Amino acid sequence: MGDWEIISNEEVDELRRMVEDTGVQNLPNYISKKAKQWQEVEVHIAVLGETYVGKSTFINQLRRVEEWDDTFAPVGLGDTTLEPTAYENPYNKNMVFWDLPGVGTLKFSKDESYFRTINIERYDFFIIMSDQCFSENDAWLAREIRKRGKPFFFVRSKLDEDFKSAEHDGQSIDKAVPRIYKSCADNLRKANFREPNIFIISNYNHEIGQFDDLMIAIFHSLPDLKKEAMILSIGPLTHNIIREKKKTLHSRVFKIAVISAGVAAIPVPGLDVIADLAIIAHEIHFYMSEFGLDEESLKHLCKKTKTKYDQITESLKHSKSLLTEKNIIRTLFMKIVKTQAAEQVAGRFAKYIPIIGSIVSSGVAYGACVKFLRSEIDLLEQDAHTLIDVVIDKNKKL
Ligand SMILES: Nc1nc2c(ncn2[C@@H]2O[C@H](COP(=O)(O)OP(=O)(O)O)[C@@H](O)[C@H]2O)c(=O)[nH]1
Ligand SMILES: [Mg+2]
Repeated sequence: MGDWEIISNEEVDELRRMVEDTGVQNLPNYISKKAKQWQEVEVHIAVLGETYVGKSTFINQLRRVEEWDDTFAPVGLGDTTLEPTAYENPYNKNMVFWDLPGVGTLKFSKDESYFRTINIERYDFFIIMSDQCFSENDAWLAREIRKRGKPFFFVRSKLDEDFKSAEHDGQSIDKAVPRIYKSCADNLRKANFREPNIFIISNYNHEIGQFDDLMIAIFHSLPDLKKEAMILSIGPLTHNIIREKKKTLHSRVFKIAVISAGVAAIPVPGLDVIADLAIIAHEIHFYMSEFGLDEESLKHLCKKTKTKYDQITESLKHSKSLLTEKNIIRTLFMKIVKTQAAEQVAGRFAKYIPIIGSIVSSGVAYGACVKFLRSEIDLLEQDAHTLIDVVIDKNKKL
């Protein structure tokens, strides 16, 4: 979509469908509900594997919890329970990770009773984790999951240890991933997986190996609404997750703009357009928390990386002003309204006026909302990438 396009043909179609469903008067309400729908969707993630392979560590990382958090999954103790243990994502309780004891570990026999114990139907996808090259037990699990037609991923953890060994042995670390892949794939081929989905990762360092590829593969294995829920519920852990978040947030913009510039919009004192600034501000705060740039996330990060708050915010070009300057959202929005009004007078948006004009009270407000929200997403995305680099840098020095 070009920069000048304030609504795409697909979005026009979607709007028309929504108007048909609910009528213009109810549109803001209807869209608000749709925009929140992802929070209602449950995603259940099964993490299976033998004891000590890194399941709990992986689950903690994806939930962004640290040792000091109440719901931290105990690490390094092995599997102490025979029961599946559920860990909610504190940022979205409908995203639940299940720590499941492996078949080999706790005297489970390889039969239906195991699947009854773990309630196999519950999960949207399965992570089968190993810190070796996957055992016969892992392969058996995968075959059973495959029979049931659910997505599953083989995840080989502790790549950082292989890197250390390679360095110690005077070998190139570049060869570690292909070498591990080959050993795992050979093993799994013998167990009847022709092209196994193997991802080699480190729970300690997401920048090495295929953590990012794993996340993207998981997103794409899910149906639309669950995919959106997954992308918006997971933390901004890597550059690619941030890019996926950006895409998903962009796809919401036209809906939020319709609500803000909507039929029931409230005139904003001092603005000569009708737009609901509270809705816009709320959405921008949502972007900030999605990108880990809200105060709470930043403070959490400071504690984790032992960095001072000011030192972190200093590196964040855009969020810094959003976090500290009062009325900044209104000021920035006003600027866009002015350019939007001028462009609209110049007739650049004439082709959109019939559809937008029949739905929102002001085409200028709609156009300004779209542009504003899009530019905010892009600016915040930049800060989110910067933040990751700060963390990586910090980790290197620790
Ligand atoms: N070096 C390294 N250690 C890891 C990694 N993942 C987990 N560990 C460590 O492996 C041990 C077992 O991890 P844990 O998550 O408790 O495994 P679980 O028994 O499968 O839940 C702990 O000491 C973790 O700190 C990793 O990717 N790299
Ligand atoms: Mg564990």
